[in-house]
Order: sequence, then structure tokens, then C-alpha cells
Amino acid sequence: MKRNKPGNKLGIFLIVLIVLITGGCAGNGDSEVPGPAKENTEEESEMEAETDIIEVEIRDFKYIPEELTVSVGQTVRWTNYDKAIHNVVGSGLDSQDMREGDNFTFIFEKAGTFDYICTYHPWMEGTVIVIE
Ligand code: CU1
Repeated sequence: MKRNKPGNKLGIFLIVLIVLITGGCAGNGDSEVPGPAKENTEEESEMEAETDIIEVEIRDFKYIPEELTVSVGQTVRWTNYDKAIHNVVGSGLDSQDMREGDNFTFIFEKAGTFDYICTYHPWMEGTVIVIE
């Protein structure tokens, strides 16, 4: 019998040691539950609807629509479709002269009622009501 080979003894010892070590480690590894890697995908929508431009036509010596309700922060754009010169003046608005095809934009940043006229044709009246 050749049972006492030092190399064999050492080999078995090492195998047992490795099994114990890796077994223990594997157990720990399995029990480790990684937390859900949730990424915050909250969309920062720019509220495009709030920034849409509201159109007012100046046509046949009238503002169309004559009365308009918008929210604070919205933009109104007047466009002159008449051959005649018009303007939009009053309540802090002053478009200067608008020839055919010209437009004037204004951002309403405060709530309130904004009455305006055309200084060339003062019977032309318009109102923008701005709400919060
Ligand atoms: Cu006018």
C-alpha cells in the first residue's frame, strides 16, 4: 500500500478548504438581493399647450375675436389683414402702426382685463381677459 503520499494529503486538504470557502461565499452571494435599479424617468414636459400663440385677426375694421380669454403667460398675436393701417393700443399694449400682413405679439404676464382700441379707428375695440 502506498497511502502515505504527502502530495495526496495536501491535495485533499486544499480541496476541502476550497469547497468550504466557495460554498460559504456562494451562499452569501445568492442571499444578496440587489435593489431594483429604478431610474427616475419623470418627464419634464414643457407644458407646450400653455405657450401656444393665440391669434387675433384684424379684418374689416374689427378685431376677431373682439373678446378673448387667456391664461397668464400666454402670448397673443394680432395680424392685420386689412389694406388700412391699424394698431393695438391701450392697457399697456402698443403695437405701433400695422400695415397689411404685419403682426404684433404680446405676452400677458399679469391677470386682468386689457381693453384696447385702434387709434386710427377708435370704434374698433378689443378686450383680452387674462386669468391665473
Ligand atoms: Cu384701425
